[in-house]
Amino acid sequence: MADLILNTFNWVPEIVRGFVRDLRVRWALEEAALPYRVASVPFDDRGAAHLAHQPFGQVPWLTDGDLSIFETGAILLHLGNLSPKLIPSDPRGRVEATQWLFAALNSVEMASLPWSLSKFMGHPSGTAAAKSIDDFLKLRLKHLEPVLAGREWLAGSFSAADILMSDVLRVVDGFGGLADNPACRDYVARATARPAFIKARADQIAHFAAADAARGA
Ligand SMILES: N[C@@H](CCC(=O)N[C@@H](CS)C(=O)NCC(=O)O)C(=O)O
Repeated sequence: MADLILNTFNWVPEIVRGFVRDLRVRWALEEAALPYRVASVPFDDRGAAHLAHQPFGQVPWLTDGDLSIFETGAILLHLGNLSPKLIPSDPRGRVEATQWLFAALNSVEMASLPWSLSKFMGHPSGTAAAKSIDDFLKLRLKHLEPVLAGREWLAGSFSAADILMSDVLRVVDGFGGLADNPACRDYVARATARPAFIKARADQIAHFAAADAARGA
């Protein structure tokens, strides 16, 4: 059996707990019932050892024996090779799940991330820059809405694509950005009601909360 180790920060500020991207990997591992353990790296000191695994000084990364993988999309594709619960093994199902996995990151998150960051930072909404960021996201959601209105999951059965897409959309939802997209909202609610998501989120929150005592927080 593979020796899967999920690497994440030892601590993060409370406001981002439940949203750190290691949750995507935890969720996938739980869905696939793959055994794993979690290792911590310092949040405050991202040295050469960290950069050797994640060149941007970010988390998460996953090790599988002597393989080390960064980028949540790449990690979920790797886990998809270990479990058909994440990426179906038939060619059509594999292609469907893979294209939607990339769409979550490269079409939707590309638009949602600047939008969410702007909300998080409290940037004023009346500027031309804010409008173009808003329009970009709205355009993506306009096209995603009828897709999600017509199916329960993106690629037939639940897959890694749904982990990424719903994780991207739940951040938008948290800032009220799905108000005009009921199918997107329902999809987020369906995905985040799954026991694997609930456990992954609770485990992440407990992991970071445990570090508060050590920091004297
Ligand atoms: N594209 C990367 C993004 C990773 C990422 O943004 N990680 C955040 C935590 S959710 C992080 O490490 N932030 C700290 C930083 O950027 O310095 C992935 O999907 O793995």
